[in-house]
Amino acid sequence: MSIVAQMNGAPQRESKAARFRALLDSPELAFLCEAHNGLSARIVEEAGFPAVWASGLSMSAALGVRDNNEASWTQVLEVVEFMADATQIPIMLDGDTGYGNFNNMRRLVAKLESRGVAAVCIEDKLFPKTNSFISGAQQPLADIDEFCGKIKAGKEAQSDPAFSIVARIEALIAGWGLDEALRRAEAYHGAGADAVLIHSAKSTSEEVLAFLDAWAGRSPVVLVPTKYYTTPTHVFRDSRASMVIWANHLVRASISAMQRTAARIAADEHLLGVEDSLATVGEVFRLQGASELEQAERVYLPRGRRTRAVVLAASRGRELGALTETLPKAMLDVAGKPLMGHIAETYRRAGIKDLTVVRGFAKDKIDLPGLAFVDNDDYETNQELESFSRALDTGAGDCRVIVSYGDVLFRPYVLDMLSEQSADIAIAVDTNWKASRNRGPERRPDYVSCSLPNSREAYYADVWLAEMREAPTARIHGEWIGVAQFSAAGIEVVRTLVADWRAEDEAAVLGARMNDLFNRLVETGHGIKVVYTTGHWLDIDDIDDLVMAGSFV
Ligand code: SPV
Ligand code: MG
Repeated sequence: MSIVAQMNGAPQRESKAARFRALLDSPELAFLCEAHNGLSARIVEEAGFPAVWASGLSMSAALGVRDNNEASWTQVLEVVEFMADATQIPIMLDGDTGYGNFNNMRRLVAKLESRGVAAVCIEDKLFPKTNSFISGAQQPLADIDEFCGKIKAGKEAQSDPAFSIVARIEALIAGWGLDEALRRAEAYHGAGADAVLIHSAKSTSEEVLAFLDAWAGRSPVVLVPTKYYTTPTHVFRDSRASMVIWANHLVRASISAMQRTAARIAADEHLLGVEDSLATVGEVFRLQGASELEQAERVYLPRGRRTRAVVLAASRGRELGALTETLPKAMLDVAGKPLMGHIAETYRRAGIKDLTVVRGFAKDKIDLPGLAFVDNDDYETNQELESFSRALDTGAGDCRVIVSYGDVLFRPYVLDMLSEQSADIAIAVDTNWKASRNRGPERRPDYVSCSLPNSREAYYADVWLAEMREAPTARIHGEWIGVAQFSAAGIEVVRTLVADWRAEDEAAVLGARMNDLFNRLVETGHGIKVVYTTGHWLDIDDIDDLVMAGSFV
């Protein structure tokens, strides 16, 4: 069974061919609905039909060509393979005339079986065929013996004995009458056809009912009431038909819907007029089986290798005055695009696409595409740790998390250096900290003391955080650049620590910055690995920084 079909649930024990044959042979009337691609086949299955009719008319229409064998048989095979992959119910292909002689038919049957198709219906016309509803009366019919040879060759080519070949009789369409239809039915039945399909272009069902009556159940009979659609369904049941095919109704439904929608959008130059009448994008994803892929990713992608970035951008950035009157700092323009756009690009360049931004002040202004958002509406009364833990409450739980600030730019290699660390928590520390010593007081809590200062030895040793706070110059080894990495286990440690801390002193958690978290982690025995860097980051605290950011990016 294909990967795609597995998405629909447990595999069925009987083969699709066997299930189709059971429908044909059952005394119950079965209904097939047309589909023309993987999506419509899945819709047919979800509607509860036991099998799909892969209609030649609908598939050719969906491909934008005529129902005259303009699509090659291998192109049809491709379409029907998508349909078989997308469903677990059996499919009967409308195989036109078998795309050639007995030899083409043999090859067709073998290929259909290998692609999970349960049955094929062939019609006794000549290749290239024309749809039966276009001048049907003028269409030449196949020689009976030649068509019987085709049926025999197909039956002998099948490897699953349950694969079905349905012989479609066009004698009524061509105006040759009931006797000719019955003569052909007899011959095709004798050649091994598993059922006959009696087609008619009349608006009443009289001639197919006459056929059913005369045929008297010698083999299953399939009907296509496209033209005699007013006949009540119980009539087909009473006349012992085996199957009814609703042959083209989904492609016609989609044509009407597409025409209506396209015309309305073209006229309105806006989407509001159509949005409510359309399937949601979420529904498209559901039909595609998107959730199965998410689950599979959890099972098959290496744990911890998936990375999520959390960017803390809830505060306003008052120090920039009028510039952040209505715009959060993260959305200030740097070289023609918002600061947050540059940050997102840095992550994306490192292959990290799962980006969550914690918003607070003027949150609606942070609206860049491709970002997930978590809102910290109480940003005035809480601090960074609260933003971070709100982000951790969302998203997948089992991945690596990088946290950084919405006002810090850094080079992508910082992420590479962090990703090489096996420690559960790692931080990037700039040894060039003296350059920022004369700046405002807000960065001073991020000065760090480590187990080893940066040196040749430190390059080969593991360096651990001792504390992160303002300290006498002699004790400072660097400055945290505002980028930290947590493994999935590291995130669990943070979650537990924050929960315990909150239970003990909620106000302390609300007032805690990231450095408070790091210090508490160290105090409770959790090692924080230090990765030394030199420069290559920029914290935007004032107008000068903003100007510098332009050249940084
Ligand atoms: C089809 O659906 O392509 C058929 C049925 O062959 S009909 O169009 O009625 O001929
Ligand atoms: Mg057809």
